Amino acid sequence: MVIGIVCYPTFGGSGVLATELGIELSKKGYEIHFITYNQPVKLELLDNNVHYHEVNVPDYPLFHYPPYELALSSKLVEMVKKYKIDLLHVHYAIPHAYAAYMAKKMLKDQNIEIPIVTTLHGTDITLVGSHPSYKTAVEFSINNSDFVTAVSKSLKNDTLKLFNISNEIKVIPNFVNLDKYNDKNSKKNLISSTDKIITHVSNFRKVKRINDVIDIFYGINKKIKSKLFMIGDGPEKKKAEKKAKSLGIKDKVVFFGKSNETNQILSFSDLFLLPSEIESFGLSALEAMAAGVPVISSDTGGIPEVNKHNFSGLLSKVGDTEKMVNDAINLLSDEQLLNDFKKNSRKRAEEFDIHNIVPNYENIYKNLINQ
Ligand code: GMT
Repeated sequence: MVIGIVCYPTFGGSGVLATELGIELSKKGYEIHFITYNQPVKLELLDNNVHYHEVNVPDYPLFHYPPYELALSSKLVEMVKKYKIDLLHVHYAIPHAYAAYMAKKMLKDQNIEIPIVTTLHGTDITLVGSHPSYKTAVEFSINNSDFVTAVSKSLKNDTLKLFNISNEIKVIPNFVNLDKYNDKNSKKNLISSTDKIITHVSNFRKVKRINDVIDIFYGINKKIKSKLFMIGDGPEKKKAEKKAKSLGIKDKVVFFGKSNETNQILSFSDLFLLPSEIESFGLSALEAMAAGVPVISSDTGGIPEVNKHNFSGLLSKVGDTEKMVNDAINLLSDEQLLNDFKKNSRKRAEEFDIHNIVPNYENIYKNLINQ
């Protein structure tokens, strides 16, 4: 079976998830074609089963915005015909589901049928998708996909609340490749062995409440000798650096930027912070748990479906940084309790093992293609 995958090639969770899915499918014998504007950041190796096709978007003085979805839909038509792709799986509805629908229509004109699977990831529904400027087209492309999945029950409910959906939506949670988190890396030499390591990974956007991450660490650090590792980059990073400086903890907060060493850093972290405002799933929290790192998080959106309160971590209302600080200090100051939570978080992550989740997508593909 030949599968085309459309996603954002960036560090964000939907791109990471789509890449991991493609690699896992290729290992199972599927021929995989990634079609996007850059090679996905996590797609290290291209082997004979995995291909990448760049969507080129020529500019023109008349264009204020280069029409990416037009270039993407044309590329999809070409690639489906050239490689006899059986099915397109698009990740993040905007503009991928819409472009895939246009490609499907263009191919139908040439008597080629191609099923489209759309996976909803989060802000394509909650933040951006439901904006009046996009809502009509997003609703249309969800209702005209051949199959729709959402990464959490919370996101499915948000979709049904925010849009007039006539299509079924199946919840298939994100997954993690646990083999990638068994590495006990020597990076521990970066820090003095007595420091507790607190880590945060995100795209540093407003929804992640980066200021809360700094405030929570500031509160922890008053009682616990610790360091904060901040991985990722985005619009809120500068403000976070300024806040760390103004609180006098600049030397205790390390900003790594976009890093391909997240797994190594997680392998010696003691706690992960995710105090998001909005979060459909929280893939970064699942990755931390896979590395045996307990999570202090807010209870927004799909996070409670991932981070099990009082088992793999502790949850609080959005913005309740005081409780998050107290929960963190209670965990970090009791070695036995911390080790129990570390073991539990790895156990919780095993419930999202890639080998158990990916067959759900395979079944969808097979049903659609054999229809
Ligand atoms: O919208 C974003 O913040 C980016 C988006 C992405 O592409 O990473 O994140 C969403 O998809 C992830 C993968 O399914 C989820 O783990 C994130 O929770 C979700 N982000 C939000 O809902 C804010």
